[in-house]
Amino acid sequence: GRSGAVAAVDLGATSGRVVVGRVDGAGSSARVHLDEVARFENRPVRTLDGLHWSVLELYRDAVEGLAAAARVAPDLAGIGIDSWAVDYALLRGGRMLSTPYAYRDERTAAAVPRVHARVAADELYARNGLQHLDFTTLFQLDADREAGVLDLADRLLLLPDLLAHWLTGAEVAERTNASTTGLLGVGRGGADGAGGVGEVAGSTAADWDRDLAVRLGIPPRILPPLVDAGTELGALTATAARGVGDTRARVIAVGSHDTASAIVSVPATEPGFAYISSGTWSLVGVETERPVVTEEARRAGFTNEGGVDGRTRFLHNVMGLWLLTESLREWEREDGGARPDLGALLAAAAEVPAGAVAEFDADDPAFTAPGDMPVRIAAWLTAHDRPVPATRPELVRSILASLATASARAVHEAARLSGQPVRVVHIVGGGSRNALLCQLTADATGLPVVAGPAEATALGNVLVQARALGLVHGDLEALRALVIASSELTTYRPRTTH
Ligand code: LFR
Repeated sequence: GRSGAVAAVDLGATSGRVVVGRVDGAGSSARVHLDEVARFENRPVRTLDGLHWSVLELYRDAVEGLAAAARVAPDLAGIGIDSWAVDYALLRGGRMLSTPYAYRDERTAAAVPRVHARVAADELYARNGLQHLDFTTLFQLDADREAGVLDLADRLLLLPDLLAHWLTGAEVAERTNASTTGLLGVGRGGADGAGGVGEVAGSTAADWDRDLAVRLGIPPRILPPLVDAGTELGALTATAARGVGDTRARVIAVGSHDTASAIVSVPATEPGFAYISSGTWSLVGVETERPVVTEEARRAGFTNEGGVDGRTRFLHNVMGLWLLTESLREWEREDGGARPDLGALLAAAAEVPAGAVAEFDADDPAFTAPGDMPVRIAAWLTAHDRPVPATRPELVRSILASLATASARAVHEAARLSGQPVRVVHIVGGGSRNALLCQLTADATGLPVVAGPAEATALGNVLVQARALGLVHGDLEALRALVIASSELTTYRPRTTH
């Protein structure tokens, strides 16, 4: 077969990375190898007008990482970009109008009731299929409208699409991430009638809900043409090539929502699985052929996000390891900048007897904003007449147990609401390395938990590019078989005695 390497730019809420992926061998002996060539911090900046992403730094760091990729892989054929969802830049005539906001900025609190006054929550769900989250793009855009900024804008680009635009000049919206804006019609799902691999039949592919945009005072002109993951976006512009160096690589749209890329890499080829994409958030759910847009699903807080190849990601956002990383950040501050030893904390947390610490609701939006996490968890427990953990290891144990409980609830809800029985839970992403979290999740669900791959997002980004370039072939199940062959997975069985 053909040979070649691709580079995945994967931006996370706390760090970004550039990974070179290579497929070796062919057929059943094919393996995919990842090599991280750059890692950089992503720290939001709070200014007078709110919390922002430093997107220029992210772009510079991504370009430097791509230059490293082009050096280690002279045969680099593709570049794909993914990041967290919902956030965007507004442009006019190609110029960014302001520094993009970070989704944890609190300005949307005032926007939510304004939007719901125009379009009720149940109608919104029927149209876009999304779980209510205060930070969904359409609420952020309402804040921009109120501020008068939308009048100036002629383009909205989601963050991965913004970076792809700066690299190539293309102005598009990749569908999986567009599905998190609230402005994409939920449609009927793309899986039925989808002709070939990586193709979504035109008649079923989701399109912008321009009518909804107009009702919300969002000018439809800002919505770019939609493309599916696997679409080639173009070569580097001369300006970008000066930064990246000598490469013939083409930029390719991947599942640019990080969770969509992660779900590509769930190591399962048979039905009957749930997944937890475990990182800053825990995205917990099942893959379906069609959206599930029932009143029960809406009330249970289940979202229908667009997956690669027209699949639906029917899932619920659980607060995730954000609860832990924000606690660590607070302890680091308390300790005068000394980084807490996470390994030692987790070991001590594993020694805390089951049931010895109280749990809190890891689904409560009270934990969304940054800052003071241990204090906010203690306040929640006190308000609910539950004892507050006395030590840091006890708090870590409470966080992980609470996450496991919330995730187990979402796994069983996903099965019930979708009508798809679940026999095994796959934990992918960074959290799959956290043995205590995996074991507690097995205990709480009563199901076997298969942990790994930890680098699922970068892997899904790589695989979709590799397929678009003809380096690998087949449907999602074929890609997942390649993930299984290439990964080390660990199984955790539920403990019956607690
Ligand atoms: C995970 C993620 C979630 C999304 C949240 C905010 O990184 O992309 O899927 O709900 O971040 O964008």
